[in-house]
Amino acid sequence: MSAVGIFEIEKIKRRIRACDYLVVAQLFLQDNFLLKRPLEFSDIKPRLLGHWGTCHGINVVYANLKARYGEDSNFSFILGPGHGFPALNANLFLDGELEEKDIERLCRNFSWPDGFPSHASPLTPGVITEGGELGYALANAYGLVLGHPEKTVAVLIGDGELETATAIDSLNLRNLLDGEKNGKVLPILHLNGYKISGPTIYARKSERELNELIRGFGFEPIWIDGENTDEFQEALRTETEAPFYIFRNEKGYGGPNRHHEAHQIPLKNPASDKKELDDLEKWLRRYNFDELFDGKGFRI
Ligand SMILES: Cc1ncc(C[n+]2csc(CCOP(=O)(O)OP(=O)(O)O)c2C)c(N)n1
Repeated sequence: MSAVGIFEIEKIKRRIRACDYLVVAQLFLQDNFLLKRPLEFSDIKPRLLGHWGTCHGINVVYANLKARYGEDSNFSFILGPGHGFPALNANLFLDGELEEKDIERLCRNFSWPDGFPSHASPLTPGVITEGGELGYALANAYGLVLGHPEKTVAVLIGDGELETATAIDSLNLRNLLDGEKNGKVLPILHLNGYKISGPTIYARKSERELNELIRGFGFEPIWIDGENTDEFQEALRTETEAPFYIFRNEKGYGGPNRHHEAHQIPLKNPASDKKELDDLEKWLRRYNFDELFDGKGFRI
């Protein structure tokens, strides 16, 4: 039985589709953002710089957390992979948090001179540092709940990020900080299998081995299949003292290639290669964005 109604599940899926479209549009397009006509070479940005592979997973996690905790003003979300910036940007745009209020400006300004960089930076609301040093997301989450028992903080940790000494050792913070005086941290491991383009150690461990590792730190592992919204919502409603969500998701899901080829820009030359341009158009049209956005507002 589903933890939430069909209507809510459909809403979550529509939000993910909208954000996925906005990610791809930010990465590639400098014009024709709503695909009012077939794509042309001149619609493509001259310099493609950014990351696709981790973005769909971020959109899935964000949409599910928002459905579960969106009304709770004591809830926060920390995003580990700063290079998943177009996904963060798409979600903040949808939430009305950005100065950019139209899709044209959102997309053109991504990875653009005098616009946003290709990764999270302090130009984005809620981002306080610039730089790509992996490892601190979980420690920051524990810092945020310190002395704030009313707070709940979910934190998305990349499986590559968990290979850093800082991230894995931060799991020990549970021993120091669990208690009535502090809030609750909900770690979510983004098990998409790849660290840039190479295999991650945690994705190559057996489920049993990973479960035992996580239990050894005092957490209860809860597995979530990437595309199963029912399962995600149910997992977020499971009453557990110290949950550790393992979100298994295919890197690059929904794009033209997956896994090790999906980390950055999966299509290299859509500005000059007709087949790649057609592949990009097919990819964008698969999201049926016109069902979700009527030219003025979102219907999600
Ligand atoms: C301390 C540190 N080591 C290495 C890097 C280089 N780096 C940037 S992204 C990345 C891969 C991150 O992998 P993961 O956390 O699994 O993210 P995802 O697969 O979701 O993109 C690495 C190693 C870094 N930014 N910081």
